[in-house]
Amino acid sequence: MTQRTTLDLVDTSGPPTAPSTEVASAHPSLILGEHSLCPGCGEPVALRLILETLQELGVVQRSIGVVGHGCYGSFVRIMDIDVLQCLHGRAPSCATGIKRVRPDSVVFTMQGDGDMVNEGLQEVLHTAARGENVTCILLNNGVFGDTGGQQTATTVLGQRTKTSLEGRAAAEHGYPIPISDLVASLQGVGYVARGAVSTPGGVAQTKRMLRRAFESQLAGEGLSLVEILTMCPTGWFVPASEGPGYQSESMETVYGIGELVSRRGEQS
Ligand SMILES: Cc1ncc(C[n+]2csc(CCOP(=O)(O)OP(=O)(O)O)c2C)c(N)n1
Ligand code: SF4
Ligand SMILES: [Mg+2]
Repeated sequence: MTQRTTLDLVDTSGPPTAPSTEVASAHPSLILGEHSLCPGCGEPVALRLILETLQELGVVQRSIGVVGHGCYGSFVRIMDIDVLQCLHGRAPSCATGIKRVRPDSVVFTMQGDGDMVNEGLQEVLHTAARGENVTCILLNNGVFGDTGGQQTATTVLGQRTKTSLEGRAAAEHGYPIPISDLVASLQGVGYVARGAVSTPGGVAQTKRMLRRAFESQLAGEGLSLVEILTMCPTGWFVPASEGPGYQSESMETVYGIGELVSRRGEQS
């Protein structure tokens, strides 16, 4: 049976329709089919926001996505945009090379928390410290979703995962890494923000953050990072309908939502 997904709302066949008033309305021409992720997953929402933003900025033809490995990795098959898929955690370094060779391109990474904060922590930190003019996008669900829901470096204390069934405990597992705060502390960054897609308001706010991040890249301000907290009901052991509420009460209260760095409007 075909799963009903968020992207079912996108009609890629018939003639263009009037602009939608829905919060997430990706341009049909950029999404080539249905995704295969779980019902209630937040990652397809983030994908739509990214593609909508590139479309609205008019930079689709010169955009290049650099994608890591996780559930979102399957998006490379359905996003009609130039994409390079790299080894785990290496997306910021690959993005660096692409941007330096093609400085007129708009380069962004799409990575999970396992990919960025576990497997490739040094990559994003060094890329930020170098002030590379790329946009890194983190889809943070606090688990290695694709491999069954194991604990990652961003799993919050008390959160149950496949490898912390009683909840993450600091004494045994250590503390979570607030990656956006780390990146925000570095001098090479132009924009850093953390959003969430658990509510309609959060979706709209996250889209504004993505726009500012890409505008920062277009203005040559250095590395921009948008961390998007995304639901993973499967990895969290909750029904799909309870994913947004669980996220609001757990990850969002720990990490906090908002802009951490914004150089827009600063005088040099
Ligand atoms: C070098 C290497 N390490 C680990 C894996 C297994 N692996 C593939 S996807 C993945 C999970 C990535 O998790 P995350 O980046 O958080 O993405 P999510 O699935 O949660 O969206 C892992 C551990 C692998 N294939 N190769
Ligand atoms: S396991 Fe989690 S991140 Fe992966 S598709 Fe399912 S809900 Fe989404
Ligand atoms: Mg993850």
